[in-house]
This record gives sequence, structure tokens and C-alpha cells, in this order.
Amino acid sequence: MSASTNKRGAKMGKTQFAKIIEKHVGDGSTKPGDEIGLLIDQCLTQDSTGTMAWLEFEALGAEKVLASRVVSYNDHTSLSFKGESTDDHMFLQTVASHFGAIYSKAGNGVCHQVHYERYGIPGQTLLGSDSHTPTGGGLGMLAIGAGGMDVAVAMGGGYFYMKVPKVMEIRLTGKLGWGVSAKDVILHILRKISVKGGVGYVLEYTGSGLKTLSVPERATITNMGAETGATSSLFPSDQITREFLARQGRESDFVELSADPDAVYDEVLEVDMSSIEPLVAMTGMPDNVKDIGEVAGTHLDQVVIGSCTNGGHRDLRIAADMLRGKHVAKTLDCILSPGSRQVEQMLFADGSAEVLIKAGVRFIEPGCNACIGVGFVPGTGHLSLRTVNRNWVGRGGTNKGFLALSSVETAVASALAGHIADPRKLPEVQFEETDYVLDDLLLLQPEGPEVEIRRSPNIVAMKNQTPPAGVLKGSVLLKVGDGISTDDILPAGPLTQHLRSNLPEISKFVFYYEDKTFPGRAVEMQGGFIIGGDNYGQGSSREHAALGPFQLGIKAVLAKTFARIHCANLINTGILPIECDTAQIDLADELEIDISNLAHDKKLLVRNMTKKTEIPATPIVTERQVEMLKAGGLLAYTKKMAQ
Ligand code: MIC
Ligand code: SF4
Repeated sequence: MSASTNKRGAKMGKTQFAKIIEKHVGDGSTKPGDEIGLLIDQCLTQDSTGTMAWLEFEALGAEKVLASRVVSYNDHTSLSFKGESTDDHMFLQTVASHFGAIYSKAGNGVCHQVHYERYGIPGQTLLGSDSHTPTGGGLGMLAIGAGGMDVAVAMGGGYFYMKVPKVMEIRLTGKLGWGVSAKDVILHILRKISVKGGVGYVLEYTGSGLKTLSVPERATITNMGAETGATSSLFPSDQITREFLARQGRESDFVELSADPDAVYDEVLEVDMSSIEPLVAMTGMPDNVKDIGEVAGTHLDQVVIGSCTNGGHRDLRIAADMLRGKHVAKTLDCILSPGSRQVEQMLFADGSAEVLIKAGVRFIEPGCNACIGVGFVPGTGHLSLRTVNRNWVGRGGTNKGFLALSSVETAVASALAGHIADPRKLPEVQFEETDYVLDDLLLLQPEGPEVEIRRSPNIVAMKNQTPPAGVLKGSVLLKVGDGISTDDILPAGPLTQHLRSNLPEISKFVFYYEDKTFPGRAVEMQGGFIIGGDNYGQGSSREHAALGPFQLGIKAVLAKTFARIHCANLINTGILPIECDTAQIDLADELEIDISNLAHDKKLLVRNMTKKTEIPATPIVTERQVEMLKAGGLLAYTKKMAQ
């Protein structure tokens, strides 16, 4: 594609996003709104979505991975509180080795952190079966989160299809003051644009403020861009990126990349970093953001520091320096888990680990741990302040305790005080860089097809995808409100983490907090419909939020609007997403939807047999997805196309 022109015919520069997709278009078009088939250079899977992704990869019949680098991570349930997870890990280790992927062992850290440290390459594409895959954008990589099936296809060398998003420029100016950090920048952006503001966009960072942000700080911002609903977030690859890669012993991976100075964006958001104050997202949604002054003094029972958002050395070293010679409040529990083993080793090498332990911090091995509700589940009515990225009710492994989100600086000041506190009131701490520890001991290189894949009885292949009936019939089994997250559809944490490879068992937890009778009723009635509200399925890439309903026989989900990854997961699984006026449908209504002429550009009619009404509806599908649905889903379709 040549440089584009504006309405008057003048040449316009290209965005960084446009430059990357032009180099990776394998099918379709690069025009916003059109469908593109993207060539994927690298893939990552993690242990809670990875078992299904690898089972799906096997079901495709490929002999080995074809993407240039594939890494299977063990991070979400690395603590293996149940033996089933250990079984899953053995499967993941052997399946990766067998098919030619690198395996990151338990204790090596969270996929996103390890990936940008050791493998990310500016200008390349990365598809990961985790919604925070865009963390890699901190390095100038186009990193996108997707469901396991899309990742399985990409691992096998297939294209990743998506609607080409628009590009929002986020122009950073100024410089962060003491006590304010990258997390506050993304909380500020979330407050401005909300958890829906990034839907249909890539967020591209530019401006004079860029030079003040290191790669790990940029990665905090791109990580939590996922909470705006954005497809991805991108920082340029500049001198700061080069230095970071050099310190990782990977300077040869450096490629300079940025938008043209005259690039034209669909939207622009100006962010003056000098004016940002410490912020806290209170319980409920990541955009429930308050100024520190509004919430300071709120009692806390727990503080959790780490995760893929704030688990880097800069953050944890600052935490140690703020805590040096002090003690966390007696009334709360303070937990810290580094994002990676590299960070962990650096904290030991520079003495920070000892400082943290002396301060009364509980130092846990690198991994997702508390962030996904594996351990450290808050007590009844408790409030936990966390440096993670999600604070939905139920997220920490319970719906009885609550989560708030902040920077590391605010979390540490609060851990010292026993309540939410302003870090700017504490003496300023200067971050000192130390050498990166380069030790890839827990990153296992593949050995090849001679490796036997070990499977336990908990690993159950999914049932076959079959073409749908011409008319979908059934009753409305559940009606939910706006903003339903994948955690609402299928909670993570202690309830289900060990069942990620067992659909018949995990599907018993679908809508667990919403309505415990739902799975039983769905099975009894042999499926039916779910009615959702706005932004249905926001949040994680958790394919299980589609696979669980598929297992229970759900035929279609009708909502006001859908979140991107979940919508794709529904279609890949064989469930039709339909947008319509859901106010006209109630629980237990009998519906009939004729899909025999399903087309991407044709409306459908939802017949409400109970109310004797007809509701015009839009199937959220592309032309290719119509074919996919007719085949029964992505696996069946990919196999059919390969014949
Ligand atoms: C999350 O943060 O919600 C998770 C757990 O990392 C998920 C993936 C999963 O459900 O395993 C995600 O973000 O995609
Ligand atoms: Fe792990 Fe939490 Fe990051 Fe998800 S958000 S990858 S659970 S650390």
C-alpha cells in the first residue's frame, strides 16, 4: 500500500500500526473496518488457556508449530494447589517439546513479562492466548490477545483474522513527578476513555513524554490498555528500546520503528504527565478511578504487589527502597510476587529481597498467583489494594472480598499506613538501574516429535463441532445486565483453575456467581439462549467463557454489544453472537431464529414465540465467519479448508 492521501489528495504519513500490518498482511485488506488476515511471527500460550489451545492445535492435525517462535508458559496456576494443574503442566511441557515450542517452567514468571524480556521483537506480530498480550507493545511489537483456537491456528502458520481497528494517538507530554508512575498514566487514560473507549482501536503512543519512559514503564501502560477494550497498544521502538534490548543481551533484535511525524490518526488524546496525580481504581471496574485525595484513609486488609502490570524490577526495587528500614502495618497482609525470575534474581542481587522480607512483606515466587485468585483470596468484606489490572467482583477468587487497583508507589505507601495513602507524602526514592540477570535455565528448548506427550485423565478433548440447525430454537436460560465480564461467565481462581483442560467439569461453573442453576438447566433443556447487555464478554481472552456455554448446548448469545475477543471466541466455538434490542426479551421466553440464510450483511429476525413479537437483529459475523459457523466452528472450518 502506498502512503495514503487525505480528502484533498495530500500525502499523509503512516502510523506505526499501519507500518506493521502492511508488512504482515497475508489476506484481506489493511483498510480500517475491513477484515485482515495477519501473518503471525510469534505466539504465546499460558497454562490456563494453553491446555485447550494445544488440544485444539493437535485437533488441527499439524505436525509442528510453524510460527517462527512459540512459547508455552506455566504461570497462572504454577503453584499447583491441585494435582490436576500439575498434570496440565506435564501435558504442556511435553506437548510444547513435541511440536517445537519453548516451554517456560513454573517459577519462571508471568508470560507477558518474560516474553518482552527474552523474546519480544519490535515490529513483529505476537498472538497470545491471554488478553494482556499487548504488553509486548511496550517494545514496539504488535501484540494481540486472542482465544486459544485463533492461537492454535496461528501456531500452525495460519493467519489471524480481525477487523482492522482504527488508531488512537495518545500524545504524551511532560514528565511524571515523584510518587506518580506509569500505572497512574493508564489509570488516567481509563478514567478519560472508560473500559469501552478503546474498543475498535489500537492505542498508539507518541509525543515528547516518550523519552521519559523506560520499556518496563511502557509495558505497564500497554498491558493495561487491554482494560480499555483496545485491540492493542503500541510504543515506538527507539533508543530506549535499543538500550533495553542490549541490556537483555539482545541488541541484534532491535529495529527502529515509529509513526511518521505527519501520521494522521482517527482520534487524539493529549496526556500531560506532569499534571497526573496518584490514582486508585476502586472496586468494580478498572475505570472506577478516583483521585488519591478522594479515597485516602480507606481501610485496607491486604496489599498485593506484582503481576504482569507492575512486576518489573523498576517497580519492585522502588517498593524495596520505600520500605527500607520500615515495617508494613500490623493490621494488613502485604504480598509481593515478581513478574519474572529475572526480576526475582535482580531483587536478590541488589539486596532488595532482604529489605522487603525485613519489612514484613511476604515474598512469593514469580507468577500470576493472587491476581488470578490462586492464593491470598481476600476475606469477607475485606478490601485488597493491588497493583494488578482487574478489580471486578469475584476476580480475587471470591465475591465476598473486594479489590482496588493502584501503582506500586501508592500500594507501598498504603501498606505502611494500613489504609490508602498518598505516596507523595513519603520521602522521594530514586530508581537505580542494575544489570539484568540473564539466566534462561527455566526456558526449555524443544526436543521434537520423539518426546511422548503425557496426558492425565483430567485432560479431555473437546466434543466435535457440528453444523448448526437451520432454525435455532430454545428458551432464554439467563438474562444478565451490562458489562458482563468473562470472569462473570466463567470465574477463574480456586473454583476452576485446575479444570481448564476438562470442559465437562468446568462447564458446571458457568455463571457461577450469577445463577448457580444455569448449567443444570441448560443441560436439562438441551441448550438455549443467553441474553446479555452492553460490552458482553469484556475482559480476558478466556475461551472457556465460550467453550463452557458450548459444552452446555448454548446456540446463540443475544446482547446489546459484544467485546472483541469474546465475540471471536463465540464464533470460533460455534455459537452465534447477535446484537439486538434485548429489552424485548425476558427470561424463559421461547425464541426461534432462522439462520438458514445467514449472511454478514443481512439482518436476522428473532421470533419471540412467548411474546409473539419479531425483533430485527444483527449477526456479528464477517463473510468468512459465516462459513466458519456453517462448518460448526473454527476447528471444523480449518480442517475443511485443508482438505
Ligand atoms: C486474566 O487476567 O483474566 C487471565 C487469567 O490472564 C486471562 C486468561 C485466562 O483466563 O486464563 C486473560 O486475561 O486472558
Ligand atoms: Fe496473570 Fe494477572 Fe497478568 Fe492475567 S492479568 S496474565 S492473571 S498476572
